[in-house]
Amino acid sequence: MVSDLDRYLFDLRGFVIVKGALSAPELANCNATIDAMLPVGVGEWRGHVHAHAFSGADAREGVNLQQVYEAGPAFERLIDHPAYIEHVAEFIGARNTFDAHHGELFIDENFVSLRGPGEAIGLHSGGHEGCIRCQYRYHNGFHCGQVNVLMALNDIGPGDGGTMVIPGSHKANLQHPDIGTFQMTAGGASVDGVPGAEEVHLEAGDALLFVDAIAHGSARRTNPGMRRVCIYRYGPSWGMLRHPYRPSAGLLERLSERQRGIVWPHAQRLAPELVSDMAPA
Ligand SMILES: O=C(O)CCC(=O)C(=O)O
Repeated sequence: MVSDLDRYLFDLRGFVIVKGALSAPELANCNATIDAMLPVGVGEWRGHVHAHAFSGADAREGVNLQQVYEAGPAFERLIDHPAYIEHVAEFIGARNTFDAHHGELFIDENFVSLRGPGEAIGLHSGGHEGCIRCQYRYHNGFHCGQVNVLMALNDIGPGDGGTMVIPGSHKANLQHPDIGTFQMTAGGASVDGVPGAEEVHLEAGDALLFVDAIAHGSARRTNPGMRRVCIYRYGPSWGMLRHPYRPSAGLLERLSERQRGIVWPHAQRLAPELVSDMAPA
């Protein structure tokens, strides 16, 4: 399912596009599931799905429905959708290695992003950072730290606030010289006008697969209406604990804040009614 051309382009550019990854019924189910959760304000919960914004309540990059794989079968299907999961597994590269003992992949973030007029996200990441979690690496096959699958849930053309990438920047040794200035634009950051950046246009159902080390962000949406995408971020299974053990609630209570952060880095963010019954066993 992963062609030699996909491998070549992913290595060269840091991204590939899988056309028509989601079928029309799958798209309709995803959009109906989202419709049933709207309207929603930043900070509100819909079941186990949390409305979140990277910039806080002013949400200049749009609102995210975090943990959307909790929203029902339409989004559960996207966890290992056959249109792209083999690409992801190969690009993460855990298969047939020491890392595959308890599965080869881990989803560290999954959300729907809803972006309206005036909203965008600034240029971030790039090979110069060297961050292991996001890194691009090829050695005896691909070993990327994070591969993102961004699925278009509606058409994304000019003015729709499409994702922008700097092809090849996952291997960059230097930071883009404009990254600071373009981050600081008045209406919030966007990638519009950044030299070397290309806007990716997608039809509803297409999936953009990119290594997070590529310098990326989005154009500002100028059209009316909302851009709807769903983003699942995959990493190697060691992004979670190696074995199916979990620290006990007692241990976590006894530890210092710093110790707890090392043993169990993610404090849980749960709907208030779930907080009492979700301490780690
Ligand atoms: O919203 C977009 O188009 C870009 C998404 C993004 O920046 C990311 O996934 O890190």
